[in-house]
Amino acid sequence: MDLSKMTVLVAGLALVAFILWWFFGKHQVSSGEAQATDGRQEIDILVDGGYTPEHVTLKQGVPATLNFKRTDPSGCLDHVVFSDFGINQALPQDKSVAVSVDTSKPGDYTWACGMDMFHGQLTIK
Ligand SMILES: [Cu+2]
Repeated sequence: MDLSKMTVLVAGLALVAFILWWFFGKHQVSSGEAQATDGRQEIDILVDGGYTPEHVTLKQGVPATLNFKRTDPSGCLDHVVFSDFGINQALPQDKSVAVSVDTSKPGDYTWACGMDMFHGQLTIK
């Protein structure tokens, strides 16, 4: 077998391995629980190529603040939208922006960037 065939074979195997990993591998989702103090709860969410944490758990009935901080310069992430709560908040770069969320109803909610490309999940329980 000559070198060029070998290269094609190795590249092909690498591609197959990547596809298997992509579809069947465990994609770790970062999650965080808001810290409750004095009848309030809040959590910091970093916006940089997505959201960290991407899954946030809040306690039902405790007023909640999500502090979004966008360090990503791309305009894609410059708004955060909670369609269930009627929130469409601008996120200026490198500033922490507090978003208050109604925690009266338990359930799973999602948030997204302004173009609905990046997503995060909120669990209220
Ligand atoms: Cu976007």
